[in-house]
Amino acid sequence: MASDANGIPELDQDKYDADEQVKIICLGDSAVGKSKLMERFLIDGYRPQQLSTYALTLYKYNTTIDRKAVLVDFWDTAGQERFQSMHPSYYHKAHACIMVFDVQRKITYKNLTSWYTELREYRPEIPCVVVANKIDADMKVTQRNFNFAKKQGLPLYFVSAADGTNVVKMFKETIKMAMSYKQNSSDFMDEVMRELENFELEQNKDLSLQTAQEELKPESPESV
Ligand SMILES: Nc1nc2c(ncn2[C@@H]2O[C@H](COP(=O)(O)OP(=O)(O)OP(=O)(O)O)[C@@H](O)[C@H]2O)c(=O)[nH]1
Ligand SMILES: [Mg+2]
Repeated sequence: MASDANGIPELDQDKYDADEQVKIICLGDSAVGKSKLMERFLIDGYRPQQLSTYALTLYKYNTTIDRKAVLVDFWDTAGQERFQSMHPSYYHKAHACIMVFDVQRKITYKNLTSWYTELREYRPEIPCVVVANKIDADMKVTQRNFNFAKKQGLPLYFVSAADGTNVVKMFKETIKMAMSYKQNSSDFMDEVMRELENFELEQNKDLSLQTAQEELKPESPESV
């Protein structure tokens, strides 16, 4: 699983057990503006050209909440379908999720349902916000009803990575939700996952022991 970070320290997910570290994931179809939103928030910049994210980009952000230093890791995932098999490790130990769609492309709104279903398979309880991006292209969309968020009881933000509308507000509120989830949740699912991982480890150990013992056994005399 993801905690086996293949030796890359940045991907070691055990660090998220520490009080002052949170992990926030960003999901949504390709080209909805996930990376541009990160850029807008983290460097207050925006370069219009598109460079589709390759699998995953990790952004680090230091902030203070209630006078406590907090380190936020944003996991900016690739929306392209070919990377979807990597998702289980994206979800592992996440404390909040930012789910983005493009107000100009209806399909990206429709696809929220499958992103959300997948999220809830792995993280049934973490806070999740829905983000309607690219409102600069047509401000009238902010008058429209996007029922998905209401139906699921999720906060909805109308934002623009291009001009910065609501971006800081959305990120700051999400970080607060992540922190409060981390402090208050029983982390029941984390416990279940840990138990399962230990169980699998034990089983694998038993199996390899058994195989080793089989190999050491003297060969039985051939029956004639
Ligand atoms: N008009 C407008 N265009 C935007 C906005 N945000 C992003 N875009 C454009 O949308 C395109 C895709 O943005 P990205 O941030 O790369 O999209 P992504 O969701 O990270 O895509 P993947 O990495 O492929 O999953 C870029 O060409 C951006 O210029 C916005 O707020 N307004
Ligand atoms: Mg991207």
